[in-house]
Amino acid sequence: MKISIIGAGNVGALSAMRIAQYSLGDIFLVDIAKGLSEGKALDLADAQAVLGIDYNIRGSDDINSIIDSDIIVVTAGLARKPGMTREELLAKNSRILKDVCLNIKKLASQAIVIVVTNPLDLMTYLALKVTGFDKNKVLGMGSSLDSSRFANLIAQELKLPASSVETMVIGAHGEGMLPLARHTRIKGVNLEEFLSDEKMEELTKRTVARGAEIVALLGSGSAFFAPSAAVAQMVKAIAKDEKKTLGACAPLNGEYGIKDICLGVPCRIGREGIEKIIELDLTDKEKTELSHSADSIRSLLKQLSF
Ligand code: LAC
Repeated sequence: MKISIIGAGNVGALSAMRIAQYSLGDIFLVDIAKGLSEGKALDLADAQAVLGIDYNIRGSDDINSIIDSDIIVVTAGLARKPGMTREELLAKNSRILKDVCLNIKKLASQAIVIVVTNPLDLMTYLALKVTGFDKNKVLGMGSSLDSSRFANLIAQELKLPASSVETMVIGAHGEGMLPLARHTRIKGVNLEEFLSDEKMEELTKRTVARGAEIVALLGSGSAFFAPSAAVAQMVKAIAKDEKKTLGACAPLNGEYGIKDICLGVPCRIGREGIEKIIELDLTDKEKTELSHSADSIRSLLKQLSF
């Protein structure tokens, strides 16, 4: 299995490290910055003996090295600066993504593409349109990261292990994300049994703002440890055909009453990419919020040029 990662910044390089440690296939790390991906690939390769794990990783500044990849992770693009929303990256990152996706189409027409570049929902849509790939083969990483952040905040509040919290965040990977308290369980028990409505509202707000909180603290660049963990989880679900339910940014075609945009929803992920979009049962209030989230993405679509 050939797995290429385009963009060797923090998210790209850490995704490479995690994918290598899962032994999922041969990894190609690509970045236009001369030497960057080669240096990071050599460094990652040097860790094998210490770890006692063998893997194959190569770095290159030549996009042609993604040829015939089975899975391609796209992290190329700018990260937001303190005070910026993800949407403010639209103009610059869409130019970068368009170029990357034309190369993917030309060099790796069988690949499953995981988009990580922000603004995520719009960049996933752009990747789908520019590659012209089937809609099961283009997905974005956002919801599973947001779900993990929500789970962590709930776990801290309740003084429980984060791994005991099962939750789901749907909608845009941005201000319009929708953490679903009603679909959150702790060892099978619904979260509503543990937390007041006010507390849930507070944790929901903190989840939406978590990425920006980290950007503000870092001062330069955005989060990378949790994002790379979520990327590697997605790559693993595809490479090992796990058929696992994960939150992913998926092209919608009437699911949840939404069409013609990409948005975060639970999906069954396996060797074919998005094998099924899972429709949760939502209350009228949740449906309205999701449709507002969709509208906010749709209103920005016209700024994309293919
Ligand atoms: C974040 C970036 C990956 O949420 O969008 O940190």
